[in-house]
Amino acid sequence: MLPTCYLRGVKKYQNDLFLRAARGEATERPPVWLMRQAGRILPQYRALRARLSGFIELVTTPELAAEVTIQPVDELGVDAAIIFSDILVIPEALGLKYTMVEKVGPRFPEVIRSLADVEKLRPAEAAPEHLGYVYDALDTTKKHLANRVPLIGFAGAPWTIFAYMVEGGGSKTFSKARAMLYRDPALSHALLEKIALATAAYLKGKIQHGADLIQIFDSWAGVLHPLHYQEFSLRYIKLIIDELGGAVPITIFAKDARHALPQIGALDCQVVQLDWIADLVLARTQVQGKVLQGNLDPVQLYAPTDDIVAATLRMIEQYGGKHIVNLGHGVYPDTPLEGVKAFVDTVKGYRY
Ligand code: 1CP
Repeated sequence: MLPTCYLRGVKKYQNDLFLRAARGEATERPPVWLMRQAGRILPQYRALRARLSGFIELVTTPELAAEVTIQPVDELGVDAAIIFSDILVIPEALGLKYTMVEKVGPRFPEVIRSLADVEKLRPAEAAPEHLGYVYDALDTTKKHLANRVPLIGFAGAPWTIFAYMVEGGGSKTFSKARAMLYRDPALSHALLEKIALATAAYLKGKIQHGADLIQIFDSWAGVLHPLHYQEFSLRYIKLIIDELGGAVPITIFAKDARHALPQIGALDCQVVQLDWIADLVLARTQVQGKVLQGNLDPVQLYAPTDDIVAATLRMIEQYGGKHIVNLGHGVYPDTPLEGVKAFVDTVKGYRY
């Protein structure tokens, strides 16, 4: 059982705007945070990172992960923190190790090709035992945050994790991963189910360790045929939502899968993140009764400050409430910090 104190809005935070908005309550202004806010946009992140052997050292050292989680709260004044980690901790906990190659991205030396490979993975329920470093990072972050703002926990959607485990790394087309869906649906379902159950177990632990909201990133939703999206992605996102049983609000981000917005809107989640290509008027008709999060083009933040302010205000007015301000995807690492600050400060100065 999850502790009841996470169930409904006891005021625990100095700034609880983000959680109130996520629950659909009217707020004096929209809250703001940025996907990938803990990262290379911040000089203090780059300085810390330069002292380390690599990204994985940062992810697996709780004190350091906590420090970079809090950096954007201190530097930018965002309304929520997101635990510094990666979606790829799940394949690793299942027994598939990854490396992070500088300027290239994740690499899996071993990939999944057969049912025997799936059976060699650890059982789904064992995943949390191998993720103690993430739970320690949450505990340390909560302590240092001292109830200033809520903390977001996250995981990859099963399809996105599957894509890395089969492909062996990033890809434009994920053709190997998609080919498996066509060639061997039974194998695909076996792997997806294992990932989904491991992810649900992992996220229950994150909630127990203080995550106030869970965001599910389906970063590679957009490469799937719409029917495949229903069968191989949504079904497993739903499994995770069901397993979490409404303990905390949930945000779903299916990047580039705007065709699926009506089905995503029908899920038992509270918030739907939009990418920057999404048409807000259409999205509002397709996703009813949910809070929308997003969706400024990340590249807008490279523009002159006045343009950033105008575009941010325009977006807030277009949403007109039931809105958590964010970008349409993660902030790019070389985005000028002044651009990021102009964006955050504009939202913080706004009143409905
Ligand atoms: O050393 C570095 O700075 C490496 C860059 C980096 C960072 C900062 C990676 C490698 N991961 C992270 C942290 C991270 N990853 C967070 C931190 C919290 C925050 O948002 O501030 C989060 C939420 C993620 C989630 C993540 N990892 C996603 C989903 C979100 C998205 O961007 O679509 C994905 C797809 C990954 C995989 C991954 N990890 C890192 C990279 C470069 C990638 C993408 C590789 C690819 O394009 O395939």
